[in-house]
Amino acid sequence: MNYFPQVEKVAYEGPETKNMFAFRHYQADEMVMGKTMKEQLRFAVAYWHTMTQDGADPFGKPVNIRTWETSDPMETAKNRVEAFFELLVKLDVEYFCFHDVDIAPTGNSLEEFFANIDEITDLIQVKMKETGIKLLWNTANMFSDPRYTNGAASSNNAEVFAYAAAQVKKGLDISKKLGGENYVFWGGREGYESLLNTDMKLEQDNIARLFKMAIAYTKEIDHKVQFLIEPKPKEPTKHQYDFDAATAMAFLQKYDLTNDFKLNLEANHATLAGHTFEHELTVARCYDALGSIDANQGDMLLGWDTDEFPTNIYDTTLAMYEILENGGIAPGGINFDSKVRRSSFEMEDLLLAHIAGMDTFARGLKAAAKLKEDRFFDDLKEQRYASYQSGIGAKILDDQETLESLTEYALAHDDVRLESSHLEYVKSRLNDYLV
Ligand code: XUL
Ligand code: CO
Repeated sequence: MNYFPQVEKVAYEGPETKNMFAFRHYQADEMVMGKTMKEQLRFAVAYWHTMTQDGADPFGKPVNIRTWETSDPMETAKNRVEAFFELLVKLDVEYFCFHDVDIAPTGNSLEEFFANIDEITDLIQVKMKETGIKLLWNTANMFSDPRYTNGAASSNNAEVFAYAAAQVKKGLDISKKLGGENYVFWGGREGYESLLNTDMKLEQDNIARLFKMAIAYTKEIDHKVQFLIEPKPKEPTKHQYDFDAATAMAFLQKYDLTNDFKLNLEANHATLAGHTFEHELTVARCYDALGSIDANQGDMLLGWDTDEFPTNIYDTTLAMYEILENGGIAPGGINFDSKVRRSSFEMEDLLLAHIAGMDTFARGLKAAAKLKEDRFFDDLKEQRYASYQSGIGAKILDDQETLESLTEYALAHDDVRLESSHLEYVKSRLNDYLV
């Protein structure tokens, strides 16, 4: 079956093309800062938004036309594998990500769910071998089922903790089976609705306990995988424990998990936390913990996680700049945790939306590379912090100074003069790069 007959393969045709099913900016083998665009960007498609989302919202029924749907859940799951790999090949995307529940029906028992996962991952494995497409990360959905109403590892109910542990074990088994490069924990309901009945310390200790069990298990099965925490401040829970990058880092440090975990940062989660995406990436980079990104964008006029495909070049430029500063994103990647709008309900919209996201990131990458080559931010910052290059500043950085010695210095130099940052000029110059 040909699920996407609109195109044989999405090709680069340049910015002037009128072909909707062509890249206008993403050229896989174009060299940017010593690597091909494909190597720099490491795109991944998310199984959940692309294969299982039906377009329903709290006010409306499903609208998405998905030609793989049948009345038999297992048949649908198998069709999805076919369609998914067809899409990845046509887009020339090298990686994918999924939750356990995205790929296989949960059935009537945990045993049946696991058997379904085994059958579907056998199919996925064949497709991976055929196409060379790789698993960026998988994860366990520990938030949708009613048993997770009060969280998973942070649940008040120990049987729920045990069930979550079984899902994580299975997730790591399939990660090994499929050669997953990362494994993600997004704490969907790991948080609280009310502090009145919450033992925050026990809940956080238990999340760390589950993480330590996961680390121990990967050692046991000899699977080298990068663990990632994906912060989000709220939604579905009122307050989530992995609020943002800084909070997640404090958690990792407290429980001595920084050697095994990095962060998977998502643009729309950053804005929900009241940060820009580049803020979150910078925080992670300062901790040497920038692991991977979930690419999407929110709507500044709405207060929830809209998970739109990224189309804002300003944001992708600043994000790609952080990634270049980081020396790349591998073994992480750029996963489109993005869904088509409800009004984009046709099959071909799945192609068009990913093309839009890939082109937007390609433009961001090119602009970021130019900013780096021109030393735009390097020079700006070097100049702004020049007072630390010599004299008293250099001594402060050398840790030679004390409160007493600096008091002596300040008494003799109390005529401090600052220079303007000319920020409006800087922003206007930055705009020149966004072409
Ligand atoms: C939810 C979200 C998740 C994670 C994986 O906001 O981003 O899909 O990426 O569980
Ligand atoms: Co995400």
